[in-house]
Amino acid sequence: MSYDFTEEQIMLKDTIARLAKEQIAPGAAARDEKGEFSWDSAEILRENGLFGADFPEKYGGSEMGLLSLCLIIEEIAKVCASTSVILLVHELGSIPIFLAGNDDQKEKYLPKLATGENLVAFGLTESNAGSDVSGVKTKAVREDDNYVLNGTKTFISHADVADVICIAAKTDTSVPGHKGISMFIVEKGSPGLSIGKHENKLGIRGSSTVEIILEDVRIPATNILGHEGMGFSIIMKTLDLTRIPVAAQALGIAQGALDYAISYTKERTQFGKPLFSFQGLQWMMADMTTQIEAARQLTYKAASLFENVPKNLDRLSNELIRYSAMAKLAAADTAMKVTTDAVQLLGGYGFVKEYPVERMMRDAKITQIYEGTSQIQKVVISSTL
Ligand code: COS
Repeated sequence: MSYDFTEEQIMLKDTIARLAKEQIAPGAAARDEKGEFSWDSAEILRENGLFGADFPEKYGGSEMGLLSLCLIIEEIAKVCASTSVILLVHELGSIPIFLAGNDDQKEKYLPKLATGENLVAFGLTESNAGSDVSGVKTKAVREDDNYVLNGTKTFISHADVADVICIAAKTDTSVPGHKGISMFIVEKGSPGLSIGKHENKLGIRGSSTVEIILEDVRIPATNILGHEGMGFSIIMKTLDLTRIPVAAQALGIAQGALDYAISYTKERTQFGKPLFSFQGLQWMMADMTTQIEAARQLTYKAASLFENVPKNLDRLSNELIRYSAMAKLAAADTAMKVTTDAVQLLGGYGFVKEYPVERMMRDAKITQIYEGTSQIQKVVISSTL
């Protein structure tokens, strides 16, 4: 399987790199400081038609594919991880509709998501469900032509700004674990839907992470995705797909930190020489660049393997599931290691907010946690061996 870039992908990468440098990088520190969802970033993504990068043309997207989406996310994450989260969450929230939505649902929701006019969130995690998808306790009870949802979701990215939320809930509590979970489309403003706690986070502070409270939220029965009991399959395939762009985000954060550390060590002198001339530091940077490139090849390979995966609920092959988890594991752990080393290379300057690497180190941490922790990726990888 080859993953050489096409002419379009090379141009895309250059264009996004320029956009990131000129329009996204200048506000990155302020977004981090403010600690709120960044509407200015959302607007830049909207103006540049990036929300629909991986959406089908039929629904207003540009259908560039997963590898192109990864290139976009990587370039943006080099300068501002929080802005790249907006595209990640958009993909995470939209994929359940791609995979299991019927024509009416796709026609109703996808065109406005493709342009970014509407935002979307993915409501899975609860106090006792996250790594353990089967632990979902939120309930959806069928009453005539409606479902009535009750429960609380935690750590949901962008639910406070989303127009549409895909929510996992149990429709059958008589069957064990994963079998009774279903997915629903819940619209903003539904009576009984409210936003609870806003998390004050270590990193990706330009994105919002909130609690969703569902109290007798009555939605039309037609808002179920697929059929009752399909939720686990939708969630698993969604995560298999979206772990690859998360890996791309991690790569971007790592590369951004390394690039900064290289130019810094070439400028700053100690003992009468630029820091870059000391072999101990050269070896650190040699390791950093090697680790990033290894994770990058795994990520691009995973993205290219997924390029033609049909958007339906057919189970993925073990090879694909493994590649997605390996890419995320390698890239996230690399991002954490590389950004920590970048802080070290800047010394005292690395530790202060005037320089961007401490933000990158804080931003890197989430890539080892969300959409499956690094430990969960190892569970997934080993389950395919
Ligand atoms: N795709 C489709 N089906 C899958 C699957 C996948 N990737 N992985 C497992 N399954 C199937 C299994 O084959 C099994 O099917 P049967 O019931 O037909 O036998 C079923 O799902 C249950 O599998 P398993 O017993 O392995 O499920 P567990 O409850 O033990 O959970 C893990 C398995 C840990 C892999 C799963 O819960 C997971 O990926 N968790 C991480 C979720 C995550 O990333 N959370 C972060 C939330 S941030 S949005």
